[in-house]
Amino acid sequence: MKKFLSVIASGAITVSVMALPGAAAAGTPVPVAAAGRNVDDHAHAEGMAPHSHGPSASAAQRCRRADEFAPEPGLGDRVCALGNGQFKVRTAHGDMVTHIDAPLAKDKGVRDAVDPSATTTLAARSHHCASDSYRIQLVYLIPAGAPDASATMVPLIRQHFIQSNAMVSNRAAEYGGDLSLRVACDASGQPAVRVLRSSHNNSDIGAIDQEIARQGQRTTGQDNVVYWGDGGCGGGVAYGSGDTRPGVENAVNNAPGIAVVYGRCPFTYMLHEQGHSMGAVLPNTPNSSGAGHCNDDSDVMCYKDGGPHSGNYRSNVCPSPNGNLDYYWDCNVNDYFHPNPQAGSFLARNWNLARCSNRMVYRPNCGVALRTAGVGRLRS
Ligand SMILES: [Ca+2]
Ligand SMILES: [Ca+2]
Ligand SMILES: [Ca+2]
Ligand SMILES: [Zn+2]
Repeated sequence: MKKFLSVIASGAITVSVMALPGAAAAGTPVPVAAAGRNVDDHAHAEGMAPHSHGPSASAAQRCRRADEFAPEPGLGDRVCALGNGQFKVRTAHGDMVTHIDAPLAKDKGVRDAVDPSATTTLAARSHHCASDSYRIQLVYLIPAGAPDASATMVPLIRQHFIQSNAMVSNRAAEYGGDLSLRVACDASGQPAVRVLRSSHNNSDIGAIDQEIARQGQRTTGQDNVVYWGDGGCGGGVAYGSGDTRPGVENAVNNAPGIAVVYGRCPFTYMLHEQGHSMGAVLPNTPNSSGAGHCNDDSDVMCYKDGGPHSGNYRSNVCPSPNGNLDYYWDCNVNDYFHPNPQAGSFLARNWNLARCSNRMVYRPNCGVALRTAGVGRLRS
């Protein structure tokens, strides 16, 4: 699978990720990152033509002028190559940074199928049905003209979410945390999959984002996880975040996330792309690739993405028991997820997806901590 994330020099990019549809762009300066996978097998693997880059301008100097933006297959109509493997996409709600996550060779074209045994491993904590908009919304988006495969896709997407929640929740439990993912549910308490028919058949993330907004699903805080079509696995894409702030003010909280999975990939593609929507992996983490991912490849969020630090890539730091290099949710819990980080550690000082301040997670003890601490700041 391919995922990408890019890292941008702090403050180099202005994105208005908090702008609501129709609202004036907030213009909040936020460094952003986007995500993708093995540059070697992915870059432009989906038939994308590489942008021609200017000779030597740094990423910070690129992609400021309107005339630098042009159509880029796979991403959108107004796209500019930052020159470090990442792209800036100009959208109605601001500039977003991203990078296509190509499928791993072993996954490319696979058609995952519902497997009842896949959900027999119980999560430490079941998914949390959220009634407000700070939640994950699962979507099966049918390309215009394509057949409706919802009989296959709805149960598959639901299963993938249950598997994702189990991986995250069980990882938290290993390190003393009680946590699950917040999701939109149906009346029976199961993760709801919204089935939408796209008005177009353009798979670019920019076009999918627009379609989601047009259909009224772009809501403050809501992270849409969109399965595009029902074909063989074609990887994924999501917008990235470079915001390191640890508190609830982190930009990913109010930003409407858009994570796309192309076809019937393994569930880890969903979790990887949603991981980007929740702000992983920041460019300055101990094992960051510097381009939205990490270097310890047995991790769901790690692969050799060609980022500035990907020379430190290795696959044996957390040995995968079955050879699957998407086996762990934060190998060594030191780059993006630790429910109880040691004081002074990177994750105690920076954005950490397991924090109470991540509004995509439910931690029953957060409110207790707040009350007992008697302070106005949530502790993680
Ligand atoms: Ca969000
Ligand atoms: Ca990996
Ligand atoms: Ca790690
Ligand atoms: Zn990625």
